Amino acid sequence: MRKDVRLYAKFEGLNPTGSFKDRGMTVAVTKAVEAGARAIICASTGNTSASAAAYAARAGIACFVLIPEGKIALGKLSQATMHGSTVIQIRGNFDDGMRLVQEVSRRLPLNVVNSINPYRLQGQKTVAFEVIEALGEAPDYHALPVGNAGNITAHWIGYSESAGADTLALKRPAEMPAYRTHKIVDRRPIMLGYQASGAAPIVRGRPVENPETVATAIRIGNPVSWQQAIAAGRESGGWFAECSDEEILRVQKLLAQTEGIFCEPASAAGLAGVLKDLELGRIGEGSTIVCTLTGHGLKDPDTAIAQGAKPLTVDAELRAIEGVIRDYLK
Ligand code: AN7
Repeated sequence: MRKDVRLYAKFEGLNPTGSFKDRGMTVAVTKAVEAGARAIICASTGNTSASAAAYAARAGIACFVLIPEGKIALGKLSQATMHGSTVIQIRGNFDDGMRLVQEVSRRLPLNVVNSINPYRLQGQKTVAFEVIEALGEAPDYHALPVGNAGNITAHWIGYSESAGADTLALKRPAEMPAYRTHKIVDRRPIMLGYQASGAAPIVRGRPVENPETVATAIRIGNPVSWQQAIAAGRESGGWFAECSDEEILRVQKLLAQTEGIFCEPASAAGLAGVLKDLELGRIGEGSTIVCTLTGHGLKDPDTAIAQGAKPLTVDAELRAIEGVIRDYLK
């Protein structure tokens, strides 16, 4: 059914390592270096490790990444190894990795660059600034996929700051300058967080022990920024909902084939959720909606190839090529 809305994509696949993580990682690594850190560590479903590895390489410090064995997309693994981080695959999931990172950082001189590091959110809040700059105001709705829940928290901090409003989602780094708000817009958007059905702890209201989804970036059962995300949802009048793997893949393909934007499966979860909530009438006609597309589709070539049309193979002859094209144009 056709709906009369203005729907925008904020594509984060064009950042240096191909995901939104770079916005926060450059701040976190800069602050780590400033504090004299020689090594950083993170747990990751892939994109955080790719970004941490790249910024650590540039800073000349060591980087250790814990990833769930066999469950991160190929492009992300290639980035973490190519940038020279030490990749430690664990026989466990992201949540196990997150717990281990926190434990080991209490015993060894390591700077944790997951989004429990408040500088990450301070960098990631800039998405909201750019959206306001582009639209001249806050949208009615801002939707995004939710995994560890740092990004929805960061978006909300950015919008709150821009509207001169307070938020419980902010845990300001102790030594940072006083939190300053700039009332450059009148209002904040309604925040919409979408999780994959097999990894939807916030939707269900309890941790998911064995999260499973084709969108491996958000295969997370116990998000560290859970409470801040809840605050963002409550303060904005928003909600959390889920999308099935089928819905996620269908919308990933729809976007690629109608808009020419190739995002990764997790990123499509935000848009899939919006399309569903438009159908359900939960999002009203006439609304302006922004979806953050969190990462580039090239990150996960395996999933793309598995669902795309198979290439045709023909002899290297004009007749064969012409035949294919004539068939198509018929
Ligand atoms: C493409 O890389 O958690 O809710 O370890 O890569 O802020 O966690 C990735 C998360 C959405 C969810 N889309 O954001 C990691 C990791 C993509 C992502 C999310 C992630 P958060």
